Amino acid sequence: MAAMKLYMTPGSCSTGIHIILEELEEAFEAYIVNLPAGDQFKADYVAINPESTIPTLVRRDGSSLTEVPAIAYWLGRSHPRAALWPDDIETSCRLIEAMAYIAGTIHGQGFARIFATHTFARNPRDHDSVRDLGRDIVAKGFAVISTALGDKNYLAGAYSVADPVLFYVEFWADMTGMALPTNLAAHYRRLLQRPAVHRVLREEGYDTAALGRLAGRQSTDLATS
Ligand SMILES: N[C@@H](CCC(=O)N[C@@H](CS)C(=O)NCC(=O)O)C(=O)O
Repeated sequence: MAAMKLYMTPGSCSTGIHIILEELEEAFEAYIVNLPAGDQFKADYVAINPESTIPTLVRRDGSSLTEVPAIAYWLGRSHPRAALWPDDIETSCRLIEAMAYIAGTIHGQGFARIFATHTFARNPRDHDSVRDLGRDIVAKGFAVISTALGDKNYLAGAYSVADPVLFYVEFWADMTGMALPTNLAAHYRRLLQRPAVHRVLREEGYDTAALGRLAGRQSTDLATS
């Protein structure tokens, strides 16, 4: 049977899906999509993902699946022995709620304003303001997810596919020097300890020893460092 194919970009939201595949010990072929070069708009890529986004997972039957929460859910549900998706309906819908909020709001409304500022305002004079708004949205988003995580180690209590989804925005906070609430900083460091996370970050070109140092520091500490 053909291996699955992951269309990804190192250090992007596809890192969350890459980690889930690694946790599942799922053999897959990785295809790097060069976003700055515009690979996502080329006809052969649009044929598998008309949204022109990464990640895309092409499954063994040849069908493609897009959108981080949908891919994470499908991987969790289709590998029941790995126990990365909860059985009960309440925990399930809370995970869907958290993943949709992380991908749609923290990433799509917040970090996207910081990383892809020009897609929110044509006039470069507005770009600083767009980035500031992005940082505000991310900070509020982390506060919301911090409350959802509470004093649990993982979003569902036990580790699930939703944790690598949370991880990729925590990772972006680390990369951009943004403060994380204390429990999210601990969650981020907890995931950095996982061998699968470690392997994926190394494969994607990151020095894992340098990660997690700023996580958990308050924004006032960061401003003076
Ligand atoms: N809602 C989508 C968002 C995916 C997304 O925006 N990915 C970014 C990279 S992190 C992308 O593909 N950007 C396309 C571009 O820069 O043109 C999902 O959850 O998969």
